[in-house]
Amino acid sequence: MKKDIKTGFDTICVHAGIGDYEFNPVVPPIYQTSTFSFDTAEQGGSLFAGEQKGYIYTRMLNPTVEAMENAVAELEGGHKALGCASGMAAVHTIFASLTQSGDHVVCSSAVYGPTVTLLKTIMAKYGVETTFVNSSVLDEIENAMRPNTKVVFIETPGNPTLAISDLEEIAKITHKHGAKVVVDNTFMSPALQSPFALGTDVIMHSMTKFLNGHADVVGGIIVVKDEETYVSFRKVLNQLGGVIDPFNSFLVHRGIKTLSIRMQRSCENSLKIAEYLESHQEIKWVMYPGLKSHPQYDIGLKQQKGHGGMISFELKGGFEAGKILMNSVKVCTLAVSLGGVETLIQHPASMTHFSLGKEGREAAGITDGLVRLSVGIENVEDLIYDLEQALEKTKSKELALEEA
Ligand code: LCS
Repeated sequence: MKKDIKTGFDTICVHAGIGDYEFNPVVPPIYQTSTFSFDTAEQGGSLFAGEQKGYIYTRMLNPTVEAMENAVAELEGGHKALGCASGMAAVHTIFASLTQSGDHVVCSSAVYGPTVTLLKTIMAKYGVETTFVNSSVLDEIENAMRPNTKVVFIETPGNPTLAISDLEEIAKITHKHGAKVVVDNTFMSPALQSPFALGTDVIMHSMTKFLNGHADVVGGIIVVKDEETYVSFRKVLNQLGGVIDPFNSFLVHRGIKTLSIRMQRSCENSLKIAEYLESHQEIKWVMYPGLKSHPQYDIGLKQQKGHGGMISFELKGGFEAGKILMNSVKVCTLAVSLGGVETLIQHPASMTHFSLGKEGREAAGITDGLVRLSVGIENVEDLIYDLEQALEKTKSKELALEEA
């Protein structure tokens, strides 16, 4: 595609990041090499000195990785991006870049669990203190800000509660205090939410999810708005070493071509499933940003272009019903992770959070009947039929609970 034409988002997904390569391939080649040779010692010296652009060593930069980074930067309307080995490598790189000993972070409590753990353990060990807040309540952010606050970290909708936070208002509060807002945009993807347009400063994704979309890559990305931030982040990533490799970058770049239509289908399926679940007798409540019953429905409408592919719901039958549901589904796949073309289902109480025990789970807000769905792009009738037949099997458990 010629570079001098303004295009829509779907077109950008298909063409973003594709440069000019030897032999004119339509997709970027996989430069599966750890290192690049120099023509002369002088050229090597000038590359290392930054006097000329080129590739030296794949941990520092690789053309296949760079092509994918450029694609994500374009989709997010950013300046440049940095490909990381995982979403967690991106989170670590961000905090290692933006904070130092004695600094303070404000973090939403509705974020992916290991992000909380990283702040409470590794970053705390380095002398960075964190205050966790309900970021859907703006006053909680304002009250948590200190003179040494450097970062406000928000995930919206959050994992797994799907709570939505108002990014535009949070950016205003944060900037008034001289700090930066970092957004984990994993659940929305660039197709459904543009945090830079809402005034925030740094965006990250677990590319393991919607960006790649095919459950065959672990990867992360950081998108920044200016060259100065890019250079400082690149130095830290180069030292920490958590970079993505060329083959995984190639797969993510391929996945991005269908991001827009995958998200569209996933949103359509999700709304139908959420409405179906909300009217089901065996279900206590459903949390989905597209349902009017969602506590921050209006904020979602204001800042999102779609409601996303994640749904959580609570089974009346509790723990046992959750286990029965997991063991009865036939189209939904029983697995953690999210954002792929296949619908994934998981029951935290009997799976990811089982080892915490009931009390530990309650402290973490994980109720016994909580189920999380990552809705894929299958025929929605098949998904609803599958949930229907599996929910039917949980019925006896609810009766047993009532009779007990
Ligand atoms: N941010 C969000 C919102 C996530 O959901 C995850 C992973 C990460 C960051 C970390 O990314 P990773 O290092 O795994 O690429 N979420 C997972 C989940 O909900 N189940 O399994 C992984």
